[in-house]
Amino acid sequence: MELHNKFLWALPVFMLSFLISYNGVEASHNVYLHYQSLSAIKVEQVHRTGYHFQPKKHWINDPNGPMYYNGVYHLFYQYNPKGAVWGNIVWAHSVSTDLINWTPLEPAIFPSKPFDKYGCWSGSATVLPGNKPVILYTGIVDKNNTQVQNYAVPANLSDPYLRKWVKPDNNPLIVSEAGVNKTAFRDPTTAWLGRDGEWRILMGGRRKDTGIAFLYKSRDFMKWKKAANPIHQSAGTGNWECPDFYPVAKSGTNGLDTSVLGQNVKHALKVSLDATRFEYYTLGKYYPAEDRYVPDNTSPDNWKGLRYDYGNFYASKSFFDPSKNRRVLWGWANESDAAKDDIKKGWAGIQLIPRTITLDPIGKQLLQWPVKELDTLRGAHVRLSNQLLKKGDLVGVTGITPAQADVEVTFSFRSLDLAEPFDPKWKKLDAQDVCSKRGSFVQGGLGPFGLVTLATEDLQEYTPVFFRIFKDAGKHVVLMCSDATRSSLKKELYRPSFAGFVDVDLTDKKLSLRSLIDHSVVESFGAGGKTCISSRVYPTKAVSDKAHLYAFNNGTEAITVETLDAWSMKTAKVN
Ligand SMILES: *[C@@H]1O[C@H](CO)[C@@H](O)[C@H](O)[C@H]1NC(C)=O
Ligand SMILES: *[C@@H]1O[C@H](CO)[C@@H](O)[C@H](O)[C@H]1NC(C)=O
Ligand SMILES: *[C@@H]1O[C@H](CO)[C@@H](O)[C@H](O)[C@H]1NC(C)=O
Ligand SMILES: *[C@@H]1O[C@H](CO)[C@@H](O)[C@H](O)[C@H]1NC(C)=O
Ligand SMILES: *[C@H]1O[C@@H](CO)[C@H](O)[C@@H](O)[C@@H]1NC(C)=O
Repeated sequence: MELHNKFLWALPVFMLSFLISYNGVEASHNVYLHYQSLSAIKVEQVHRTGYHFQPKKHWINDPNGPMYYNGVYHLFYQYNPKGAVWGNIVWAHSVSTDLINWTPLEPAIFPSKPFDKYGCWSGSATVLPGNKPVILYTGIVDKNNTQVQNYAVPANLSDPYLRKWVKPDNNPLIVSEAGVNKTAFRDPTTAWLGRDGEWRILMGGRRKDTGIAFLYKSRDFMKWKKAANPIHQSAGTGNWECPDFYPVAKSGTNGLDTSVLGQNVKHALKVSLDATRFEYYTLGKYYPAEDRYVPDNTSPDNWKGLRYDYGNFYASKSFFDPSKNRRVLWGWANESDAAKDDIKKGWAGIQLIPRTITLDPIGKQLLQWPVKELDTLRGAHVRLSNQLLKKGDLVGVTGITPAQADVEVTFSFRSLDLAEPFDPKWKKLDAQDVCSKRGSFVQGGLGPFGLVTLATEDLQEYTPVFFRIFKDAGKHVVLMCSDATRSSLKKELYRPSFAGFVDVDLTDKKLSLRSLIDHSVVESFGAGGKTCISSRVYPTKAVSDKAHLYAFNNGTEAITVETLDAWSMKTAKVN
C-alpha cells in the first residue's frame, strides 16, 4: 500500500521543520525518503486502545504475512520505526499464541539490499510443504518507485518465533514486464498450488483506470512466469492494491487452506482501491484450468461492491489457521484525525480484531465474527432482558466500563408496518449518504434503534450504531449506521456517517448487533456479521470512566431489547 502526497503535504510547515531527518530535499513522485517524521517523545494514552493491536508508538499500516507456524501466530505489519506518519517502512513483527495477546520482536524485513533499498512494502506468507514458511513482499528499487517482488525465509526454522529472516541474493524473483506499469505492481498474495503442480500468486496493479490482479506461476517458487491473462480485472476501479484470493466452503463453518479447489467451494477476491481508500470483494467461481475468476452476478464488481467493513478498514489480508480450521481476516484501521494530531499522540493506526470469515448460508456474501479468543478478555458482565424501548427512550447500561467493552444485543419488534418509505431519490446514493440524511436524531417509523457508544450523559458527544428499516416496493431495506458525526466536539476531525445495507431476512422480526468499544474505535457486527462497520472516534469528554453506553429507540414502533449482554474488557498484553 502506498500513501498519497496530499497526506504529508497536509502537515503544516512548522511541523515539517521539526521532522528530524527532513533535509530540504523535495521528494519526487510518491517516495518519501526524506520525510522521516518526528520520533515520539511522549505517547498520549487517552485514545489508545486497550485490546486492539498497536505497537508502543509510531505509525502502522497494512497487516502483512499473517500466518500460523508450530503453535505460534505471526503478525507482520508496515511500520515506521521513526515516527507517527508514513515513512521508513519496515516489516515489524509480533507473535502470539491466541491472536489477542502479542509479544513484539525485532523487525523481520527492512531495506538493506538493492532489491528493496527504497522500501519493504506489503506481502504475504505461504507455508510450503514440509512446514517451511516463505514471505513474498514488494521491494522498491529506485527513487522512481519501481516495484519488484522479493522473498524472505526464516534464518532458523527451529527458532520457535522465527525472529530472523533472510533475503537471499537471487532476489528479486519478479520484475514487471514491458507494458506493465511498474509503479503499480505490488502486494503479492499467499500462493496456492494447482493440481498441475504449479504455484500461483496474484499481484495488484492497473492499466489506465482498469484494476488488475496479475497472475504469476511457478513450479519451484523461484522462477515465476506471468500468465497470459490476469486472473481478473475490472474497468473503472483504478489501481488494485493488496489483493486477497481464497476459497470458502459452500457449507459448514470450517475455513479452507488457500490451495483447496473443487465443487464444494466458492472463491472470494478482495481488492483494496487506491483511488477511494476502501475495499470491495466479490464471490465467484475460479476456473483453475483457464486460471480465470468470474464473479457471481450477485456480487457487484466495482466501487459499489460488497465490503468487509463499511468504515475505517483497509489493506486487509486473510490467512488459513490450520490449528482451528478457520480463515482469519486482519484489517488496518487508520486514524480519522489529522497528521499533526498523530505526531502529537505519538502513534497512528491500529489493527482491528481478527475476524473469522465464513460464507453466509445464502451464498451471496461473507460473514465475519471476532475470533473466539477475544472472549477471554471479558470481565464484569451485565444483562438487560425484555426491556421495552418506546420512541425517544435511552436506557443506560451501567456496571461495566463503557469505554472498553464488548456488547451483544438482540432487538425485536412486533411489526414492519411502520417502516418509512425508501425515498426513490436515494436509489443513486450509497448507504453512507442515506445515513447522513437519516442520523439517529432524525426520528423514524421502524428505527432508528441501536446502541449509543462513547457518549456523554447529555449526548454532546456520542457515536450511535443503529438500524433503520425502510419499505421499498414490497421489500424491506435495512440500513446500519455507525455515525461519527457527533462523536467529538473537535469539529474539524473527519467524522463520517459510515453505513452499509444489511441483506437480512426479517421474518422473525429480530436484528442483532455486537459492538467492540475500545476508547477510539467502535467495531460493530450487524446481523451476525453480515454488515460490519468500524469507526475511529476521538471524544474529548466521553473518555475512560466518563464515557457512557446506552440502548436507544427513536422510531414510532416500540422496540424490545430481548437480551443485551455487556462486558468490561480486560486490557490485552499487546506489544
Ligand atoms: C526515473 O525517471 C526519470 C524520468 O522518467 C528518468 O530520467 C530517470 O532515469 C529514472 N531514474 C531511475 C533510477 O530509474
Ligand atoms: C536455532 O534455534 C534453536 C532453538 O532456539 C537453537 O537451539 C539453535 O541454536 C538455533 N540455531 C542457530 C544456528 O542459531
Ligand atoms: C502508473 O501507476 C501510477 C501509480 O498508480 C500512476 O500514478 C501512473 O499514472 C500510472 N501510469 C500510467 C501510464 O498509467
Ligand atoms: C432522538 O431524537 C431526538 C429528537 O431529534 C434527539 O434529541 C435525540 O438526541 C435522538 N437520540 C439519539 C440517540 O440520537
Ligand atoms: C483514513 O483517514 C481518513 C481521514 O484522513 C481518510 O479520508 C481516509 O482516506 C484514510 N483511509 C486510508 C485507508 O488511508
